Order: sequence, then C-alpha cells, then structure tokens
Amino acid sequence: MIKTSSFPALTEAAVQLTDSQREEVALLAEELGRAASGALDSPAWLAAARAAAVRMPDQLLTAIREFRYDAGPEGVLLVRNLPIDAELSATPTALGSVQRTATTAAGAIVMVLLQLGEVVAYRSEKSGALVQNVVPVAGQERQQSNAGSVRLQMHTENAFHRNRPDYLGLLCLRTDPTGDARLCTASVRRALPMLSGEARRTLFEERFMTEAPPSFGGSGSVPPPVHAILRGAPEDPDVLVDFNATHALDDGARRAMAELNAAFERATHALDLTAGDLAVVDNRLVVHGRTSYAPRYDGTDRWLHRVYAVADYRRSRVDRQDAGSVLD
Ligand SMILES: O=C(O)CCC(=O)C(=O)O
Ligand SMILES: [Fe+2]
Repeated sequence: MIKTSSFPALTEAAVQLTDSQREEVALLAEELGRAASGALDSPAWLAAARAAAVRMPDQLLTAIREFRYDAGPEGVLLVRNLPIDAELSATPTALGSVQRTATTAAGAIVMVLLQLGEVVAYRSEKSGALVQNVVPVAGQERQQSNAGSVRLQMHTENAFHRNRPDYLGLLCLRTDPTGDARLCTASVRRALPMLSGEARRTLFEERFMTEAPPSFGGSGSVPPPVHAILRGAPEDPDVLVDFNATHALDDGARRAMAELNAAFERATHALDLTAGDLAVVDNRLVVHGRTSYAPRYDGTDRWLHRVYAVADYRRSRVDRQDAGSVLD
C-alpha cells in the first residue's frame, strides 16, 4: 500500500481566482439559478449556461482555452476559489445521488466544463444527471466506484464506452474532514518515458479488453472486443485503461500492463481538494483514482460534484437519443 504522502502535490496549471473574480462567477451562477426555473438538465437551462460561461473572468477563460489547446505534461487544470453555496446542506448519503437544481456550485462547474466542450451524462450512470455527487455511501466501502472508500484504482473514466468523456471536472463542495481522501492523477506523458521499449510496443497492440459495469447495456455501450491501451502518436499517445476493469489477453500484455501501472504510480500526484477547488482532468491523457479513507456517513463527509464534457459533440450524436445530453 502506497502512502499518500509519497505522492507529490500538483502545483502546475493552477488558477487561483481572486475574491472579486470568485464573486463574478458567483453572480453568473446565481443568475443561472433563476434560468429555466433552475432545471439544470433542461435544454433551456443549458442554453443559458452556455451564454453565461463566455462571461466568466478573462483570466479564467484564457486558462481554460490554453488547457483545451494543450493539457500540458500533467493533463490537469486546477481552478481554486470557485464559489460554493454559503448554506451547504449535509453531504448526501444515498447511492447514486445527483444535483438536479442549479445551485451556485453546480452552475460554476457546468460553466467551466462548457468552455471545454459540451456537457454530457450516461443514462445508466447516476440516472443520467449532468451534475453528479461523488460521496461515500455506507455499505459500498469495498466497491471500485466513487461511493467506495477503499483505494480506487487508477482508471480512464468510462473506459469501456466508445464515447467516453474527453474531460471530467471534480469540484469540491465539502473538504474531507479526515484529510485522507485524495484525488490521484497520473499523466501518460509522464509515464511513457519510464516504460521499456517492449512494454510500449505491447501497449500499442490490441491485446486488452475492458469490461463495462453491469449497469451499462445496449448497443451504444458495447465495447470493442479488444483494444490497445496506448493509441495515436507513438511519442505522445492517448491512454485507455482501467486497472480494475481492463484485462490483458496474454502474459506479455499482462507484464506490459503491470509495468504501466508501476509507471503511473511513480507519476501520480495526489490532490488534496478543499471546498472551492475544481480539478479538470483530460481523460485522454490522464488516469485518475482516489486514496483510501474512513468516511463517517454523518453528513460531514467529503463531497464533490462531477461533470463530464466531450470535445466533439457531433461524434457522440449516435449515442444521444433525441439529440439530448444523455448518452446510452
Ligand atoms: O473521489 C475522487 O476523488 C475520484 C472519484 C472518481 O474517480 C470519479 O468520481 O470519477
Ligand atoms: Fe473516475
């Protein structure tokens, strides 16, 4: 078991909003709370959110624009001091909980993700809500899901899905009171130079298979039977792997995956998210996970909002019925 303290913190690519910039974002988000009766999954609310997103402070828009052009060596954009609702309710405790009404925090995370692409959700996951809660759930401790509290293995988000998100945003509403829960990220740009030539060659070959969670079904989410873990430019590839759900199809492939896992371990940053911190992860370059921790289930636990975005909305149209935001 790796100790959290052995992962260096991520200091690059951080945008610290000033208090007046935070207020500007809060005003936009509050305005959004009144749009379309605050029904944030509705097309009318999303249209209002797109219009509001372009009015965010210039410094933030510029940082997002640069990240969209190139996510950098770490592939993570950290935005600090975003607005969170003053009167935060108790941390939800139910499985699959989501945010359907437009609070300040929900408006803020959606606006940021809308500057990277279009926001999407998956029908079989968290009832297809665009803003989802990442909270620990009693009885789920050992699950390899965000409701669990054992260490969450490094993964590409929704790796099995042909239209997996290009970006995911995790906004902290309530800081973990135990201080142990950390979002872990590791970029393939950092891991690649640590790999042997043989591992690299193997990872570029279609010798792996990734299972969909049982809850997902239907033609839109049937994974290709086999896939490569590294794809694209040999010197700067995309990565597609879930160390809990991806299986190597032969011994050589298994060795290569183990080598990759070790390289990611060495490349891992642990992010100690506090209320108002948003981590945006480029899901093509970065795998993420979470350290283990001990939740209390008393309303004071760590609470994040999660939102997904795709860079090419058109490409996902085949999986979006009625042209909505929810993918099958
Ligand atoms: O809890 C975290 O920090 C990350 C959980 C996660 O992997 C996710 O919600 O996609
Ligand atoms: Fe995840």
